[in-house]
Amino acid sequence: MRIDVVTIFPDYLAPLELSLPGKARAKGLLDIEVHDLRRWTADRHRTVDDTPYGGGAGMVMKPEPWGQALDAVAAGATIVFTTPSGEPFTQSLAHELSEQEHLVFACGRYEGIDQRVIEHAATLGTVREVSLGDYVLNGGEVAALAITEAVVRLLPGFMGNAESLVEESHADGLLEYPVYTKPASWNGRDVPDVLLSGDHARIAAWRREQAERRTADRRPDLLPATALVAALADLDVR
Ligand code: 6GU
Repeated sequence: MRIDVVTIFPDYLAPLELSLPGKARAKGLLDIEVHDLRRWTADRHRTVDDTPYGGGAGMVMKPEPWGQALDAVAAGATIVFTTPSGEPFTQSLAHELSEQEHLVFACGRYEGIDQRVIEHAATLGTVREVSLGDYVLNGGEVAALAITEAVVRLLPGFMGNAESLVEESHADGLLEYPVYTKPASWNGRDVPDVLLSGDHARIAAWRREQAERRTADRRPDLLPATALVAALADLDVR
């Protein structure tokens, strides 16, 4: 996979050179390049923003630098615009993005990017406008980092242990069950007996129930209505 990131804060993306993406690069699964949007400005002040037509607060990112940047790096790519008005980023979208040959992250700042840039991008490749969640960040850089980390760990050949991908939170639509390791007793707190029983069927049933309980408690929106009713009934007698 090839990833290009276009941003006015290239230093913000330095962590991409480390840890997870770094490991994928070392394995030859991933090629990442971070570009400074100002490289595609022509004026003395390297201007990337201007006041909005129609008035209002804040500044809007100008179309010319973005147009040139995308022409240079985004032909044929899946182009991800990070914006709080995008579709929510989910594990399912992470899987979809992990199947693409070339991703380009266009990190917006200020009040957003001139809409014509998004329309132009759609003539170069496939556009996705993606949000991390229902809160506002100063810019899309952190979102690009988060999305990259979620995508890269799904690349075939990246994870040593395929089972940990299958069992983790969200893979089966439920939050993950609580986990324990040695010692069996710590600070007066014991690991649940069932996990020491060696009875794999009972352990699986316990974990499933814990996952459903947790999901009903914290993320009822993830449960189908029937499972929610059952899990809530269970919560009442807990
Ligand atoms: Cl992708 N960008 C910004 N600026 N804020 C956000 C976001 C993205 N996702 C959630 N909040």
